[in-house]
Amino acid sequence: MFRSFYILLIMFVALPAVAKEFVVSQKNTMFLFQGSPVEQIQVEAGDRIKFINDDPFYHNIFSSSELNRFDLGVFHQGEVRSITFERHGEVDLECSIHPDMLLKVDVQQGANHE
Ligand SMILES: [Cu+2]
Repeated sequence: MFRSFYILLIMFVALPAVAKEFVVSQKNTMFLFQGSPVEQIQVEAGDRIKFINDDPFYHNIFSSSELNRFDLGVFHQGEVRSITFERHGEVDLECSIHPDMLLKVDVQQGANHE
């Protein structure tokens, strides 16, 4: 009983900080985080954002920021795409279908990452 407690304690101390996952949905051609529209979201290097399309039409989220260039491709309602932000700095996200959809990701320097 006590021994397993100490083993758990040692594991907890030895494990590096676990990267977090954020869920950002697309609804009414807006980015939503925890149910509210967002223009900027703060994460730590190594964290991942999961994009969920809650609109009955397509979105295509991409970034041409040099720091993290990616293109999630076209995805339809209910589909999920995710991206990990490895380097710290600011990353601008857009939707190729809806030019008004903009999201800035402020990637902070994580404790265990670059
Ligand atoms: Cu879109």
